[in-house]
Amino acid sequence: MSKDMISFLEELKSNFSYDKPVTVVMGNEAADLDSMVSAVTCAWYLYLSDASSNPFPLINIPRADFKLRTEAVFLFNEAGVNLDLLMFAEDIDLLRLKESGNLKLVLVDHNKIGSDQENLIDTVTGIIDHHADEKTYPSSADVDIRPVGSASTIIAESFLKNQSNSITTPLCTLLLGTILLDTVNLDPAAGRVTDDDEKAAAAIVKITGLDQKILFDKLQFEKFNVSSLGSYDLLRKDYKEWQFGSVKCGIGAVLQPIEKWIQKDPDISKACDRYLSERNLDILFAMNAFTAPEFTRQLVVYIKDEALRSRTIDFLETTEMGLEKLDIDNEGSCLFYNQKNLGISRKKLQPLLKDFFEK
Ligand SMILES: [Mn+2]
Repeated sequence: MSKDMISFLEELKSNFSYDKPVTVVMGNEAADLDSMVSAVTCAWYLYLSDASSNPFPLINIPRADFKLRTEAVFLFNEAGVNLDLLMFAEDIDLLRLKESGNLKLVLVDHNKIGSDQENLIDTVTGIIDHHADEKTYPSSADVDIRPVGSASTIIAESFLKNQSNSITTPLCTLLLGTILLDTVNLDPAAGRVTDDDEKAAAAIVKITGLDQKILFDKLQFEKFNVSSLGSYDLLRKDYKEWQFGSVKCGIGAVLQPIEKWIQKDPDISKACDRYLSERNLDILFAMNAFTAPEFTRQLVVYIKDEALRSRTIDFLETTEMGLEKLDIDNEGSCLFYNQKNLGISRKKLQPLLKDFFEK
């Protein structure tokens, strides 16, 4: 039997060597679902087209961060891809490969290499992407950049056109799931879908019999399903931090009610304390936002320094956030609020804090 995608992936790690030429296929630094699926499926496509190019998909984040992308955990699992097979940032030293003259790089789902990887730019030989063309790659690169809804659409097209005998359900589960998630189930109202996405998705559904609606609904659910994550991972899943004058402030966006969070972890303060210390923060906020069934916002405040805590609380209570102390019995020193003004997102809170601490 000829090789299929799963057996290709199963052999990856044992086939990798710094001593022979390698084509590394890699998505962008944000490593969203499209980036990961594009990297894996494009490497498989390149292997089918020319095995001597020795393609390896690389997930461009640490392995420990993968579980934060709950929709990706679901989809790879659904496709029967064992995550232990995949190669993550720490598994391949790209600079070492470059220095040994053995690196060719194919960028998928981005066309401008990440700032931390700029030293690799002259090894870029190919690009498959759907973002605005920043023209920062070598002119010799083989480039396919089109404004479709998902980079996975472009890869799906290549399979449909040139490798239709290798189209399998695992491959199509990855590609179709990603196209659907990126285009909000091909909904024109979401403004992402193009004719090409629609055609590729329809062709996949026709060949494999995959159920479009069921797959999309599951993915959409899993994207927001944080039940597998502990407090520490909930805080870092969607996290940003800023330096406001002398105050270092971190804000995690958490997609579930404080009450539910406490049920799972009665000692949130301990997790907050660990997070604060590890990142040398002065202030840690969690902005909880969820729909149950009404859209609701809540705020968790963790500040160790008492003077800074009361100064910050006094300020927050004067803003238009509409904070209302929640009556939650919790041992630690976290403060819990309902935020009645639903319009104050992290994007809006950040400048308020900046003004306050830098004035
Ligand atoms: Mn994309």
